[in-house]
Formats: sequence, structure tokens, C-alpha cells
Amino acid sequence: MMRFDILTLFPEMFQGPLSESILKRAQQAGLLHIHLHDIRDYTTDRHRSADDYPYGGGAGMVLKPEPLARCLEAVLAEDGQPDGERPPVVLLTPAGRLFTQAQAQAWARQPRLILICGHYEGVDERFIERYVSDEVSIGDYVLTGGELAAMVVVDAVGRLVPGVLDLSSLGEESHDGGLLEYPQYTRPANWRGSEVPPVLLSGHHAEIARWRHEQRLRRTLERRPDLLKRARLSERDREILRSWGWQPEETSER
Ligand code: 6GU
Repeated sequence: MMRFDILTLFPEMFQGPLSESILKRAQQAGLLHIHLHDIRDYTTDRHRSADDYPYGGGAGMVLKPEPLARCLEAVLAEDGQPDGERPPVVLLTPAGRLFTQAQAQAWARQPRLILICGHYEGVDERFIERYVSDEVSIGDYVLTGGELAAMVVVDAVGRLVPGVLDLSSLGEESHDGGLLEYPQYTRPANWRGSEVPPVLLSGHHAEIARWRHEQRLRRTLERRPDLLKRARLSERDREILRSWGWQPEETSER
């Protein structure tokens, strides 16, 4: 079981994605609990303003620290963790460290995760210093706010919580072992003139496994050569990759 608390100015944005398919079933089964909190409910002025102009000037608006702090303190009090055990408090921001599968695996072992959706030009740094344990980005592009990124994190972490997926689908997946996944085919064997690779119809399990592994190496080399630096590669893998023109870099930090 895992609890997610999401602090946002736009809680309605989450209704669709979290109410479909696997995340819906996992919530119905009590495996995932997702609580949405509207930051604006924790403002105290009559205009309910959650943002203000940046000191020093510049474009856009900055999220004020006090409504965020009041919201987070209320959320933390909702489900008292054992003394001193703070759940990770994650700010979604394009200025964060890149969110990875390894980070998803680490967070999936936690009982609770708090996600704060950044907005506008940013969040008052004093709030971040006082409360935020991790600032993450989901990739090198800019979104209008942290909401879509928070949904990505809930999906990537939630599916790793025991029981959410049938175990079979967790076996090999893209990025597992540091390589991209092999291509998949289903019936018909001839689709509009395109054949399924014959080895997959051969029934030779060892040959199929070898072919799939080579496909993973080839795809990773072509699409994500950066991943090869950290992938778990056998000496035979390195040989194959070198035969395709791969140049392993100097012995690197790992
Ligand atoms: Cl976490 N937030 C925003 N606004 N843009 C992003 C992002 C997050 N990650 C990638 N782009």
C-alpha cells in the first residue's frame, strides 16, 4: 500500500488520468491512495492569492511560501508517520534533477510520497529550503506546470507498488539492465505483406532469446547510446556492439 499526496492549484486536472485503467483498479483495490489538495484552500486573503510578483523583477509570478507551507503542514498532520520519519517531499520543476526508473524504484519502497506541483516562474526558494527533499524534472522540455509531471511520477512509482501489476509484466522492461526492450509481434504472421521475423515462429527458445537480446543491443545503440555507458554488458555484448561500430568510452565513473 502506498499513499500519494498531491499539492496543486489545479486538482481537476488529475481526474482523468488517475481514474482510468491500472491506477483506477489499484485505488479500488486499496493498493494506492491518492489524495489531492488545493493549495488555494490554504490562502488567507480575500482574493485567495497563491502567487505574487518576483522580488528583483522579471517575468511571471512566483508561488508564495505561506499557502504552500500551510497546505503541506496540514497534509503532513493528516497521517502521522512515526516520529521523525518524514515522507519524501518532492517538488516537480523543470529545474530539478532528472526523474529516472531508479528513483521510481526507490520511492515505490516508501509508504508515502508528497508531490508539489510547481507553477508559473517558480516557487519561493525559502519554502523549498525548509520543506522540499527532492526537486525533479521529467525531461528536457518545459510544461505549463508540474501537474502532468506529477501524474507521470504517480504512474511510474504506483505501477511498481507490489500487487498493482501482475508480476509477469514486471519481468523485463525497457531500461531493465540498462537496455531498451526488444520489438514485439502478435498475430497475424503476415500483416498486409509484412512478415513476423521467422525466428519467433521457429520454436527455438534459445535462438529467440539470443535474437531478442541482440535487438535490445541494436536499438539501444541506435536510439539511446548514452544508456550503454551504464548498461550491464557481457564481454560478448561488447564484441557485438563493437562490430556495429560502437566505441566504448574511457573507463568511466559508474
Ligand atoms: Cl516537473 N515541470 C514543468 N513545468 N516542466 C517540466 C517538468 C516539470 N519536467 C519537465 N518539464
